[in-house]
Amino acid sequence: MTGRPDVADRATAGFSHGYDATPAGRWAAPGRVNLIGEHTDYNDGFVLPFALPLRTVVAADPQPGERWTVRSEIADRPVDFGAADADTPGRVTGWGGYVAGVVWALREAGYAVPGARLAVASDVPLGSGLSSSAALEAAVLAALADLGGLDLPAERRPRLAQRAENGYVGAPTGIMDQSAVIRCRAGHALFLDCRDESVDHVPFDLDAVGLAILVIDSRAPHRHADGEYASRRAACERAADLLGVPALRDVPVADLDAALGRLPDDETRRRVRHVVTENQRVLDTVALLRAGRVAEIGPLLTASHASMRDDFAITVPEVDTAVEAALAAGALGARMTGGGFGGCVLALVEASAAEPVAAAVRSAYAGRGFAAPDTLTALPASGATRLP
Ligand code: GAF
Repeated sequence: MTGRPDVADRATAGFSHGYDATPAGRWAAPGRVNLIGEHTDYNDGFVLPFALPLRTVVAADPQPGERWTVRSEIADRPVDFGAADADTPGRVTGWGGYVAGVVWALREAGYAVPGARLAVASDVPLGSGLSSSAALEAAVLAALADLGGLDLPAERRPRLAQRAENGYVGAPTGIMDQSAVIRCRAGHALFLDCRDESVDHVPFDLDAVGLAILVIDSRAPHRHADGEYASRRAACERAADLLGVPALRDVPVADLDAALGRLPDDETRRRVRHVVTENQRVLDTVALLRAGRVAEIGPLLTASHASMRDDFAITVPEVDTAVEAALAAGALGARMTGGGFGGCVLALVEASAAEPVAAAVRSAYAGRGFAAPDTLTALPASGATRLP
């Protein structure tokens, strides 16, 4: 990112250049990492993400009629669609599909969506598991809501953005990413109950305690990630059916052994064990953070990784290598974050150890012939907002 103009300036410039006009406003939404609570959201469970300082910015103004034109700094040509395209899930494809999906979800919910011209710029890396798609959805949603004067409180927005992704784009994701990029607060992690969407903003002031979160982009190619995600979700839903509960969230950790005894095969038992123990790890992490015992969450992060690797089977050699190297170099805890099969690893480190830990991961990668990983240290930032 070094040396690039500010992302908000790039969005404005993209708008001015593309439309020969000044935007009516600019709206930003961040990427996110999930501190802990993986594949728990669609099981009605708990998650604890925080927003990154990396943002997607949309500059926009209204245009007459039901027409939406979108330019992006990553595309040579604009995407342009009307109501018929927006009303037909899947018709607009690629990155434009997330924009059309938001228009679709709003219209489906009965909102009068204003036609608009938009220009997108982003510092959230694509395909790294940092929720670049949720950031785009949230920034577009905020822009359209403001331009149209829609009555749309922040608490309602994550479901609409998720609907865009599930119903229009066709990705069966849970509610975590859209909630994180919309509802997070600076200096806090977002403790979200995915069943009722209640939230608690848990103080997570790493600076104050001399700690840092190092985010390591594994740069592993996503190997069949979409199909694997859908199959994990289906396995969890089947298991809940077999156990006679609405969702795996309803299996308390104290009842885990009894529940496992009622499941037919080892693979299903391992999937369930991951979800049930992961929910408990989120609760334990929140309790430690509330007690100000930040450094002590490290072992929970590492246990979460082991559970994703051994029980949920969603890690790949690159992320396992990053976790092992970070821990060997003194990280207090480390885990893959996000849906899996690539993406990012986060490591909790003493602030002074961030660079040595990053160097150790780079060296382990070089030793295994993997492409050099990107790293950044992340302080919890705020969710989607209109820019001044
Ligand atoms: C992806 C999904 F989009 C989220 O909903 C969540 O399930 C996550 O994977 C795994 O925790 O980011």
